[in-house]
Amino acid sequence: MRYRFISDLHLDETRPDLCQGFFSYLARIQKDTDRLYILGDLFEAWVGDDDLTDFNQSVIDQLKNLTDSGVSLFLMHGNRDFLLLDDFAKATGGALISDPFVLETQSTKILLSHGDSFCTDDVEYQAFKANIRKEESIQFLLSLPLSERKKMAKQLREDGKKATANKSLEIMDVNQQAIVDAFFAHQTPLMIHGHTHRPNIHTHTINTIDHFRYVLGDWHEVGYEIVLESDTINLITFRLEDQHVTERQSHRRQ
Ligand SMILES: [Mn+2]
Repeated sequence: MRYRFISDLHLDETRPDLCQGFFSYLARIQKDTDRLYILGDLFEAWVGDDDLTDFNQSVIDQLKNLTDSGVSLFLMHGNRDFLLLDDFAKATGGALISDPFVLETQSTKILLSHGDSFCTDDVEYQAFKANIRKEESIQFLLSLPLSERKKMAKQLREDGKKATANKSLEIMDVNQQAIVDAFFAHQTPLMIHGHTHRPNIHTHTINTIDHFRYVLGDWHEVGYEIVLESDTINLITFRLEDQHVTERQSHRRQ
């Protein structure tokens, strides 16, 4: 069994190199992957499944190729693509999963999350999220014309950049207590998330027991993936251009 996890690709039609790197990745993993989990922010922005630009359709087509070849695809929302819904999932042959999601394998349980819910020090963001992710807000957004949604998404990204520039690095990272609480609530020894763009493997000792948190990175010239197979988990960095692996952090599960 080989499961792969990626997040924070931030695909956008203004970045064809990034998109090409993703398509090369999908082609590369097709033969030796049982499941691909995309843990949010696949797109820089997603304003609704009705936004079928050529670019969006090309991403859908490539994901459909992957699932047609026998790889199971699981999609989690990020903070930028929470309007990605059933039509998109169906078109790709994938399935939406909730955040958080507990993945049970034969030998362990792993908590999967996009990661933004752990950034509790960013009070302003959490308040915004609580509001915009309500069912009625989502229904309202989807009722707006596509052009209106695109305008809003652009504005939100600009506001987000300004807000981010004024926040300290600590505020933008996960809160340690939020991580401990999540491990405790879901009773898993392992966790995988993205969002913070700080790829790493962290150990959290809780009641003398080591818990491990694997953090994915955002894709730019390099991509990041976490690969779970039998009793090892690898955090792998690879160049998008030629898919060459440049770094591999290996970890044997307890
Ligand atoms: Mn994110």
